[in-house]
Amino acid sequence: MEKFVIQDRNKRRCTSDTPAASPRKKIKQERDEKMKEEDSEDDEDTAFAEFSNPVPWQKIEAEGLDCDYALLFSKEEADCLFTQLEEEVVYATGEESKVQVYGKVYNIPRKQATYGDAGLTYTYSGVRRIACPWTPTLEYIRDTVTKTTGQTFNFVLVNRYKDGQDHMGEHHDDEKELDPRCPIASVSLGAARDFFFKHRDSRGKQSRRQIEPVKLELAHGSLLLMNPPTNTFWYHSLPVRKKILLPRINLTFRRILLDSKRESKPKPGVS
Ligand SMILES: O=C(O)CCC(=O)C(=O)O
Repeated sequence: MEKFVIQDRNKRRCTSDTPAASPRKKIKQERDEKMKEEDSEDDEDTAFAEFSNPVPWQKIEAEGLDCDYALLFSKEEADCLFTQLEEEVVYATGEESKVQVYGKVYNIPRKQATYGDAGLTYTYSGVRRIACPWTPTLEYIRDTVTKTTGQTFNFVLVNRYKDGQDHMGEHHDDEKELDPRCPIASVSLGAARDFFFKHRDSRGKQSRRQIEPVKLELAHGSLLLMNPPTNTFWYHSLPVRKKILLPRINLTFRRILLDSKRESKPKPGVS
């Protein structure tokens, strides 16, 4: 696997979020204390005050691939968010939990749920999903991602992997209904999992070119930003890892275009 290029983009500062519920209040107090300490060191450093929640980004680059990776939440906060999501998120069951791949219907090897702004739908892997109303924790995570990136999101796809047997096949998120200017922001909570990128020209036996895949490990509390044009040129997957016995929740925040002319025809996907 190619060793990806990492550059520190900025240095750590802390945040000033105002979550409502009590476990988050504790986290806020700790953050506020940390912020006071760090602010005294960083007063002169206005260049990093672009967004209210700066984090130490690592840049991941390859031909046509542009990603940023950071630890967004401390272990304690990530643990708390994981527990809250386990209580709040309602996953699809029955027909709702299936996808279509090249015309065939399959159970997906994980659980899925979709949340977002009222009336939004998203079509992927041959199925159309309606967004449930945001839960408080999803809203809190979405707003933290926005404060960190300056990007706004109106939809999130939630994937829950009960253990390392659950996985996601190679695919790219290039649906017409997604705003092509907006990165996809992927927040990971729970067991760390490998995540692979493969260039579209180097897929399959008859691949046109040999391009090294890019391999990452997505840690508990991490944020991976897949910036344009990554999803045009690169496919991604979360492979089976039999030794992993613990669950993981992944949230991919997206911006769906509101233009009524957008057309999302179901296309063959991968489960
Ligand atoms: O669980 C992950 O990290 C992968 C999620 C993903 O690929 C997607 O939502 O498109």
